[in-house]
Amino acid sequence: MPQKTALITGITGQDGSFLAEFLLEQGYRVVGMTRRSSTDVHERIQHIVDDVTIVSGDLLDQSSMTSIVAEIKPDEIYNLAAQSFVPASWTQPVLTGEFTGLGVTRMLEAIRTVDPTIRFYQASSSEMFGKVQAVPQSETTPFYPRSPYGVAKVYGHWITVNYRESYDIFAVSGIAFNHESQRRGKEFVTRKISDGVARIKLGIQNELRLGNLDAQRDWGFAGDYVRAMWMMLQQPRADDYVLATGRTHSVRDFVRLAFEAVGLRWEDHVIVDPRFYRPAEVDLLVGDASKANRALGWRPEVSFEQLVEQMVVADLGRLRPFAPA
Ligand code: NAP
Ligand code: G4F
Repeated sequence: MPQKTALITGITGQDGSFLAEFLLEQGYRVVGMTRRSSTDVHERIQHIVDDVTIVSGDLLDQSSMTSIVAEIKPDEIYNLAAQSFVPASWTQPVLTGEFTGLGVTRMLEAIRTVDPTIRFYQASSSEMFGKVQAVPQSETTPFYPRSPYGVAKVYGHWITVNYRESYDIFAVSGIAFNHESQRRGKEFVTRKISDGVARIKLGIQNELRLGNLDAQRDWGFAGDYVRAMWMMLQQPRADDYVLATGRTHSVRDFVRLAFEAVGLRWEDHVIVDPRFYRPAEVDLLVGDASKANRALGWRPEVSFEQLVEQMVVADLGRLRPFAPA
């Protein structure tokens, strides 16, 4: 079989780094689109940077995306790039709409005009369910987004469906619930907690300030989710799938387990700070991934408890050299 080429937007992000590793293992030629920066943003892919090709493009710029697709001639495109931090979407709502919403159309337009046989994966989000209309949430649950980010993702989701139906493009959406790892950005709650717990354990800081501890999320391991993205593009028929573990936990549960992993009591260190509350909250997410289980044979392998433990252990190892003597 000839070697396949995959183009990943957002290769420098958490998911992009795991997906690039996974596709290299499958024998793909991997090309990553990154936006120009005056500093090195390749931290998460440093270990594979010589094995992938990096090309310069931006979700805001149609011509760069179209030329990349024409030049690279990918078999598959994974559109992972986005403004992905929910609170930033209230401070930069228009930019979020441009990146996270219209950016999807720009990539689909590049496919339509260059080569409509390219297969396309869109990173849709459980944030689209927002104020949930059913528990658990499945592919048929109506969307009710609660942030400009969620609204932009709903647009990205439906434009993907629309290009599939209008132009017969193999375009699919993975409606992914929260997935985490030691590579998660430190502004997201799980990594903020694992990093904070490690700092407190090592005597670098003494308190951890968080927002709403009651919010519940269906948290899985990012490495499991990128496998499902690839599986979705290998199917005979284009379709959308919920990707989730089916278990939900509160932020408080995550905090408690993370502190327990280092033998500390969370109540002695966590301060609830209303600065981290959101204008509108998503209270409860829990996904029903039975369609992905059935049709793709996909099941997440890392449990919530393993995830918390591995994130805390990784941050402890990373920060140990900075601990006071
Ligand atoms: P992430 O770590 O925030 O990565 C986002 C990526 O997008 C980065 O590589 C970033 O590049 C790139 N990017 C942002 N703006 C761009 C632009 N204008 N042009 C080109 N690239 C741009 O996000 P993630 O957690 O890996 O998530 C990947 C995707 O899945 C996102 O679309 C996210 O919304 C979606 N999603 C994530 C989850 C989750 O739980 N992780 C769940 C559902 C859906 P820089 O390095 O230059 O910033
Ligand atoms: O970790 P978070 O910021 O993730 P959120 O908002 O669920 O979004 C993530 O998952 C989505 C999939 O559902 C992705 F689409 C999206 O791109 C992103 O990856 O917040 C999780 C929960 C929220 O309810 C928040 O209010 O944690 C609560 N929280 C409590 N204290 C906090 C904090 N969140 C953050 N970031 N920081 C806090 O101090």
